[in-house]
Amino acid sequence: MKIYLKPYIYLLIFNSLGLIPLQVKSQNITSPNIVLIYADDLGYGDISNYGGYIPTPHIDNLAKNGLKFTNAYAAAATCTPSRYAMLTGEYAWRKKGTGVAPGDATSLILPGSTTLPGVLQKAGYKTAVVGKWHLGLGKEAPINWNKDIKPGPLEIGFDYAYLLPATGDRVPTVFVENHRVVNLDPKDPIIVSYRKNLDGNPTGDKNPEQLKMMYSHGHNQSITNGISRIGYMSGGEKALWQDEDIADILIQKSIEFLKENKNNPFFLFLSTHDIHVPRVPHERFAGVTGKGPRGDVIVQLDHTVGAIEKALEKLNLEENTLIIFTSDNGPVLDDGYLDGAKENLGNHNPFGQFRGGKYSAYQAGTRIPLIVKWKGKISPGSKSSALISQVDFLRSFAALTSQNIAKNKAIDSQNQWKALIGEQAKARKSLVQQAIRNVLSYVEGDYKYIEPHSGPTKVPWGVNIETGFKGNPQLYNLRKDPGETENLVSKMPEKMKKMKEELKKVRNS
Ligand code: NG6
Ligand code: CA
Repeated sequence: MKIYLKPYIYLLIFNSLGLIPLQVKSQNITSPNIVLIYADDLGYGDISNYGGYIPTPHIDNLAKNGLKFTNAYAAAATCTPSRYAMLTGEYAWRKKGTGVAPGDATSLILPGSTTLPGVLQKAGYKTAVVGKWHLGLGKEAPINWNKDIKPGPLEIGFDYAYLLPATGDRVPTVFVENHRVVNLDPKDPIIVSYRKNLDGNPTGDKNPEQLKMMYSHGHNQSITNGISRIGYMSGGEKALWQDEDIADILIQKSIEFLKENKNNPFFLFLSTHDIHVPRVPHERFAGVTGKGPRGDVIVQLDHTVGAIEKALEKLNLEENTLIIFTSDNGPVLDDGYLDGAKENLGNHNPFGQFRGGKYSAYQAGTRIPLIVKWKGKISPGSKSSALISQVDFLRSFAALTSQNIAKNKAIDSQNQWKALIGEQAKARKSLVQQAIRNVLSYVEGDYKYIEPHSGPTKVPWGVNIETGFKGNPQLYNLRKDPGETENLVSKMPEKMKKMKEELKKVRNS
């Protein structure tokens, strides 16, 4: 005799055995796919929708069809700590060794950590990271680039990874797919050193005649593809990337992932190389803006956004996919190569109305563009001035997928899901910004407190950016004075003291 049970009984049984991820059950009802497009060093003012003078029609369209944030922050003013915070839900200054990672750094986020991709993976999403990593790889230094390189993204919640291991300006200049360097010929192994030029290969310093783009500061070590980098490498000739092709390859790998996962929930973290240095656009984009390579790679980045949107449309996934577009930290002009970024700016102002830039405690360091689009769910053309941080993505997505995160995990992340999709006008009460040297600022309501620091007032290498460091405390009213010109400490000493105390509390929490 056969016993027939109603379908939901099977669901209940399987679910109680842990065989059905919660997410899959509710996928069609509430939970969208998520595509997070994470630009590198893109300033608040670099997008035309945010006031820039470089055409960014595809990114503008995201804003026209979605929700534009005007008061959003990356957690830090450089890449590694900013990404660390976004992926773990914890400010990076809590953990030693999370400053800008050298190209041969070992994994900074350890297996077993609570992570943004891990949360979504648990909910039944297929998860991928395509593009810049810069959070370290492997267990022990020195990394052997000729074997399986792990742990890495696959050990902390990503099902697929196609990576630039560190940055475009650091060796080895090769892609890593899952655990392996792509196109590596075992007869030509890769050797990397961040200390000495092991085999006397050409360097920018000794052989500038071999360069297609000259360095300005740093970046005078090994030469690959006519560009000198940070660090020394030899071997891996067939695996070396062509900088001109990076954007197209990242698009291709992303689209492959979207296609493969069109029938299940997915999370794609597309971490673009654009617009980090070296800025070397594909010939389709070289010269199109008349504003030099920095302008051209913004157009290339915009093309990437358009290509991903088009692919989603073609796959009929537009309505069921939430797209987030943002940047890891603020803008910089000369970040180590003579690419004419400053000379060709014209009226384009990457910094918007803000002071400082990448690396800085001032607003331009971490105040970044943020756009969220979800067709049919978010009202087109809406705007939000909610105070929100990328560190909030983790708990927001946990809430979206009905998951509880233990109190002592992801401690700096807040569930701001409603604000993120425009259902709520307000979000955080306060947040912490991190500049180089772990100098912290505290933003609460209209005010910002920058802790005193005796470091240099300008970033001590050639970028020509104010650090925001002063020996005395600083207090600004960001609403009245977004450019941080008037230090209010002598006018409002009590307010300063209170904010100082608040920052101390967060620091010690
Ligand atoms: C700096 C590099 C800069 C860039 C940055 C990291 C020098 C002189 N400058 O140390 O070019 O690579 O690190 O940028 O080496 S980030 O966006 O990944 O944080
Ligand atoms: Ca960056």
